[in-house]
Amino acid sequence: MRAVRAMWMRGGTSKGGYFLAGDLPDDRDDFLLRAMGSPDPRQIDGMGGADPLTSKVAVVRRSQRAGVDVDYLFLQVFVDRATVSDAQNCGNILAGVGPFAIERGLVQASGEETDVRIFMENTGQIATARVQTPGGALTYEGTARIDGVPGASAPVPLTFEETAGSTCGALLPTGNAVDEIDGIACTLIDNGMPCVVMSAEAMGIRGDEDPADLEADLGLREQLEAIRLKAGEMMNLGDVTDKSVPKMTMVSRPMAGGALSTRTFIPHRCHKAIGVLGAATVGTAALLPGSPAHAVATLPDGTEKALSIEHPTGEMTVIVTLEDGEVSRTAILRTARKLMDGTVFG
Ligand code: NQM
Repeated sequence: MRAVRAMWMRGGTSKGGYFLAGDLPDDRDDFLLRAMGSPDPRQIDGMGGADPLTSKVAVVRRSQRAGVDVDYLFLQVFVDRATVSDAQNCGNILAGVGPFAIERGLVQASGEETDVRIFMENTGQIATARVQTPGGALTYEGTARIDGVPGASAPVPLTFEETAGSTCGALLPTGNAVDEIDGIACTLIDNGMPCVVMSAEAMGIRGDEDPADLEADLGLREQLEAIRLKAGEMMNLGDVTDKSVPKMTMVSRPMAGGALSTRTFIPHRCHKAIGVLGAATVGTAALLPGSPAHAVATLPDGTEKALSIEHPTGEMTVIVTLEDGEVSRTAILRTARKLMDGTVFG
């Protein structure tokens, strides 16, 4: 059994193991599967929480890039398959990377707030995390609240630059705001996360269902998977059978004063909230006239748009900045918390 230094953290509405790259063994994926307890739907023999949102890993190293502090590689450890995938990024786990980099001495806290510039290896883009360091000391305590997490913590605002086409090569990899797959109008889009955005009504749901009820609807899941496999090829992702992208988001009119309401499969379990870059991408889809998301969205005016993306446990506000009609910047408020620092065995 291998013993490896690890920190467990909540990042946004997800949770996972944070490792320094140099601490991981050569047979990294085998170790991570053992450490998480995969494959097993209950992950009983490991640290994973039997949910894709709690079976996540951040691998962090000091960056050699100019103007960048650390490089972050996100790994999804599948729950019920022996698969460790780097095919997607994760903006929730990203929220813990800044504090982790300070904890491990890769970045020095300076002043009341410390900006940590992070190169996201999965997609080759840069994010800036603003970490609270009052008096030069890292803190997780604060008054920021995000839906899907009880209580309050220090805010960790995240700013993303130029995320369009992160994995698919273009914001709209087919060149269209709408494509029809299996008779359903879909927006195939990537503003940081490859997503397929469809109308909830077209998929035969209301859009306010509980995630567990949607997961129990086998007909819906089969229909979503058939669309996803076709969309993957159209989005330059190839065969996505064993990939956790694209995400499948069904949209409906806002129900709580937001921009629009969402239910997202990621891609086989229904998210209890929505991913960070997923929300940025769905919000961007809502700005495309003629798209299923635009048809149901209530949009604010102006070039800096605060879009409240409603999800099963509340909302996530995405601030999208437009320049010449294109998205140039996306910002989202997250929080994070250290849960455990020690040795994990796998
Ligand atoms: O979209 C879940 C999460 C995510 C990803 C998923 C995420 C993002 O909530 O940036 O955060 O969609 O697999 O952690």
